[in-house]
Amino acid sequence: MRRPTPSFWRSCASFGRFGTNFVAAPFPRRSPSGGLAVRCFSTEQLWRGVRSTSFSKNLDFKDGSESTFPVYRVLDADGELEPGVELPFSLEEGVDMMRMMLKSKVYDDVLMTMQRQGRISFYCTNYGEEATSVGTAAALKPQDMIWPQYRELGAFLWRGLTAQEIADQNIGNEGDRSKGRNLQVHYCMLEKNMQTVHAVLGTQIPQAPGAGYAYKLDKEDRVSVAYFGDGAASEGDAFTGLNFASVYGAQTLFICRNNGYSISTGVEDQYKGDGIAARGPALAIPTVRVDGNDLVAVYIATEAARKKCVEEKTPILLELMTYRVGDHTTSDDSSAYRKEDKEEVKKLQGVGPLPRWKKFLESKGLWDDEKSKEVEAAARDEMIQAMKAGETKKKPPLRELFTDVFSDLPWHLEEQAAYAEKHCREYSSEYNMKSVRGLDGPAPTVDPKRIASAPRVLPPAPRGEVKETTMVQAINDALSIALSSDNRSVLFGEDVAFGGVFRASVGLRDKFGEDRVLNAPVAEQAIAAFAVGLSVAGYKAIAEIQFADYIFPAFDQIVNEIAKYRYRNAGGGAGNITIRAPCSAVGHGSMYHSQSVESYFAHCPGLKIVIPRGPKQAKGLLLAAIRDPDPVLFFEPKVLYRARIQGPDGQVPVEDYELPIGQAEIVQEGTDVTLLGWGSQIGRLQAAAAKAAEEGISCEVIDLQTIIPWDADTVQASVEKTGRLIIAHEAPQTNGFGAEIAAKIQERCFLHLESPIQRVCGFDTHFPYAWEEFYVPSASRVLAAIKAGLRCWL
Ligand SMILES: Cc1ncc(C[n+]2csc(CCOP(=O)(O)OP(=O)(O)O)c2C)c(N)n1
Ligand SMILES: [Mg+2]
Repeated sequence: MRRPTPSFWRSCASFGRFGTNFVAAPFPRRSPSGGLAVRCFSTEQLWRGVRSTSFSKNLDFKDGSESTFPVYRVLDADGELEPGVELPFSLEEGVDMMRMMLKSKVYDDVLMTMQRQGRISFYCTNYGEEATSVGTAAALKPQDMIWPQYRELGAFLWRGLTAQEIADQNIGNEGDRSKGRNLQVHYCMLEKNMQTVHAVLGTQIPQAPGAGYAYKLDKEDRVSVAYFGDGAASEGDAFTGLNFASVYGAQTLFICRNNGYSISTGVEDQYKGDGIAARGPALAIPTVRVDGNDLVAVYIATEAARKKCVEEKTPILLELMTYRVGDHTTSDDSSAYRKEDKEEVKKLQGVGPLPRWKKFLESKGLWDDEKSKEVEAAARDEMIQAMKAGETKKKPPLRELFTDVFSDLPWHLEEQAAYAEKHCREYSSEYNMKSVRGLDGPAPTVDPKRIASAPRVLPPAPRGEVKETTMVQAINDALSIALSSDNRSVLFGEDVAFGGVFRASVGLRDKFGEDRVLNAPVAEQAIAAFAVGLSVAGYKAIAEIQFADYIFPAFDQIVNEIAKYRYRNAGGGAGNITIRAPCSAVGHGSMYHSQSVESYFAHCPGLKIVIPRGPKQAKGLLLAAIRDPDPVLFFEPKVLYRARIQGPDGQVPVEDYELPIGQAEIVQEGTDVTLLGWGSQIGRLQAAAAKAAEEGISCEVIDLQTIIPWDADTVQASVEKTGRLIIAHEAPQTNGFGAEIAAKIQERCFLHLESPIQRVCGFDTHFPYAWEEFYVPSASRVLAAIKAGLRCWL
């Protein structure tokens, strides 16, 4: 097979409209002398990304059965090691692993009993899978970052999680590291390089490569390790995670525990191919299938995979074949669906990791039944005592309900925290006050400054030289400054390397190199997830979603992962994440290139949302967003990208500057009515205000700029002055962010209002192609609302 040369691709790229497009046929090209220089390539040279272009006249369908995966095993069911195989660890370490596996089993016994006694509400055992977690964790190094699913108790124990921490977490008391916020068994131990267990299946799989890529950039002897089950492997996140890791050569170890079940669903109903392993080679990931009940094989495979991962800068996939002996959780009864009968389960238990490893150690004279009893009794006692101690502890203070949503409490959470404290004291008989720390004491005093919506820290105002700049240039400038002022920052997204489809990142790859300005495979959920991994590894992640309309595949990663990361970890955030996305109407975009999506995300705690109205705002706000300790969604009205903006908004300071997130700006002062909007709507509000002025009506125009946390005080002060409020946004009216503003402002300004608060919004239809001019809240619709509001008063 002839592989095309790099110089071929370079010349090929020069034909493409965007430089990287697939070229279907060679174009004739003008020679320097003016004549046509025809360059011919054979067809197969143009088929990129396949290993073979040899032709065949046979119509040969392949179904994957051509290749199979033997199961790597070195310790048989009788505990006998294959001849010639050396133990990869000392016998002493082998005994430690036996203790740990036994401890995991006994803790499971005790906690399951506690659940049955009603002392904890839920539990999930690890029976039969002890070697998959203890064996892998033991073969990893302490610096390796583990992204667990939920059945990896052994790995947590190996990394040092104590009985007391386990008890406190399962009870959800004030001793719990995540402040009682997580469901049982969702352990939190960040300082030992263990990510917190989270409930959404598969989301950790594309997150791990973000950290794995960072370790590669930092040339570290470190891997990122994602554990997941055979069920989770069906999630789209699993595919995109494996693919991202492969494309980026991220130092990532994927460990699938294939235990035959996903709750009641057997693997027969989960997939039809050859297990999970078969998926690795399809994505060029070195893969091996291992007997997950063989502690020695698990250890050898993990150690070798780890080494290969770091040395060859490649992800590795391990499929560990095991069996879920217990029920899925304490909410489950597996006898209702289990395919194997009781005798078979017993047999499978017999070849499980504990009996097998015990036999081996017994053969070496290092273990016996007495030893088992002794270890079991000590572990049982330890957990019972820990539970008793945990039950005497209170729940964390009520205020902790509100902390860690953001790095600091924004005004609306201060307001809600104060309300909650006051309410539960007034209605104390309705609540279990004694169980919560601090509720029995005096109510904490409320600092009015913290309830004020203005940003608490203001960056210095920009000074110096300004330059007339378009919004897209201003964004490019901000990205360039962000990348040069922090070399631990990475910019990535679809087509970003070549400059992005809107050219916002043009030239940045040349400036900052291919390691820091990356094209992403087309998978928005993996783009968002990759940002989590980078951020966990201490990088600033600047991601681009090509159009806001295509942010929805990433919705889960954004609202369930990025937004909740700080809260579920009780601080310590993956906050260094900025997601940019071009949004809103563009004149011809129809329903999939025009949406304004801010209110979907405004509903979710933990995300800041910013929308600039012009070049000056775009640069200053984007730099502030990138440096903000919380994740920020930065929506850019794409219709403004190349618009010529008259006046100061188009005069962009050349220096590095930030504009404050959380502050609205009064764009134009007035006395009769307040017009409030954001992004491209501001121009329409100004046009409406100008028309109203011709009729002697004075409008105050406010650009909200930040949707969350929004600046209620500025709006309130304006409405107290004008007595009228019109909110305009392109997004559909129902449940748009205007509804939230209207509710809050009528609460605060009820006695000042001269007319009902009005909304001028997109209609509750999908964004239309043919009727765009009627759909967007035009200046004349705003003008009509202004007049209606004034008539109301007359
Ligand atoms: C996205 C998502 N869908 C559904 C669930 C509900 N759920 C919890 S565990 C589970 C089965 C997972 O099976 P597997 O990945 O094989 O892990 P195992 O329980 O076998 O260890 C399901 C469907 C979930 N937590 N997240
Ligand atoms: Mg499973």
